[in-house]
Amino acid sequence: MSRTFFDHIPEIKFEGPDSTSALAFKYYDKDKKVLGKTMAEHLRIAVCYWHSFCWDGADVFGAGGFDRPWIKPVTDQKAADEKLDAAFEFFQKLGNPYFCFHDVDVMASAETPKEHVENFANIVDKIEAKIAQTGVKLLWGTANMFSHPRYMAGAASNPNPDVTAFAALQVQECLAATHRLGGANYVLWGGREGYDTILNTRVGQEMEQLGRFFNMVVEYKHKIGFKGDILIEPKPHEPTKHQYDRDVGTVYGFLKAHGLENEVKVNIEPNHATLAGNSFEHEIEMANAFGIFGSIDFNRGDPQNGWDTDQFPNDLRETTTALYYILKGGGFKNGGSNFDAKVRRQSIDLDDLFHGHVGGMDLLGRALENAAALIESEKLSGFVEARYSGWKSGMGAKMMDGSASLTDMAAHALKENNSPTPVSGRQEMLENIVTDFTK
Ligand code: XUL
Ligand code: CO
Repeated sequence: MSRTFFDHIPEIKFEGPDSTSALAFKYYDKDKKVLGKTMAEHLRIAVCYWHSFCWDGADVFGAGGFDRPWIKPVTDQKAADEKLDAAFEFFQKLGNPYFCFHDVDVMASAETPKEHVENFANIVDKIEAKIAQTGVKLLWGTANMFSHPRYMAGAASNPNPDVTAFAALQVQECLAATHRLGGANYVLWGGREGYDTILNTRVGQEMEQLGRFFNMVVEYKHKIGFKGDILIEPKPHEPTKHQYDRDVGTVYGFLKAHGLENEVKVNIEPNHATLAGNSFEHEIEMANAFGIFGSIDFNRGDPQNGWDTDQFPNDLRETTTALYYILKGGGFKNGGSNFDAKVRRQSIDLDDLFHGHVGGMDLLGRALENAAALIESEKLSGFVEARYSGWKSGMGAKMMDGSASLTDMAAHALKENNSPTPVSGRQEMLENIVTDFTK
């Protein structure tokens, strides 16, 4: 028998923009067609286990004050079972089609490798039953190789190969479980794959270990026939001072160096992008340009804080811009929109979990419609198309197809003998267009 936790919350329904209810969708209408697909099919929204069902509100300065009855364990296994009940009850009330988890989020805690395998297998059977009962699907699974003290010096990049072996076990079990549960992707976030001080670190050796580890994961994926994407999640630092997967450009270089550019894609998180000094849309367009766009961990940072605050997204302009570039790149395939976001420490009630997610889903629905309208108008794309049209013919085309050399280009400049006149980039006009479509 499942225990229930959210009896006082009704199923969240679409009521339209005029609704006065705080717990109803005003814009996220899952069946509404946008550019030929439903909102649900475009966005593939997921709720994450860790922030919503594992965190009790504790921070580095104080204990947790959240009302989360399932976090009071009688035994660890009972707590894991009740957490599973709470999570799937929440998903059904909210109506998110997907969820995501770390192995340690879902299972009873374990110390030894054998205990890990047993406790994880126990809960995976129960997750499989919940998926079958409810139809809520797995967007991605991942192994947590950063919380336990054994991983303080990294997992794949640890100086001790026995630590890496434990990490290999976790990834093997979690990737196999993700495959069995019908997961669409498998994520690798390198939480402590970096260093705190270069004085004790062999950077070259650690990056070689990491590259080999990623290759082992890909080899295992093919061995078991997992058809989803392997996704690396870039982040520049926190918890380490320097993380090797710092941003999309760095990850692409790393993948190229290890022959993985056609095997691995990226899971982009806005708050990680800003920590790296990049904008969210920059990271999306870099991934599109390299052909490695995978999925998004939607959240937002705080412009005044220099850390990963993981707040629910609420900036319509930023999200409209992001979805514009996601759609322009072809939209989500295996990936989706996972809320890697948590309520604030003073948002202590169960209801607050719903307010955070309902707001995030509504924002995505609204931004999706804005982005689709922007695409259909061709106002940005038309300008950009015209701006680069010179490269379609003449010497521009010859340079790009490799038939013109540096000397040929130089000879062309001498022959024409003119100093090209600059043309306006029209930044303000283009920004005004985005403002017009942010509705
Ligand atoms: C940490 C983070 C992780 C990954 C999964 O900043 O984003 O939760 O998404 O390990
Ligand atoms: Co994340």
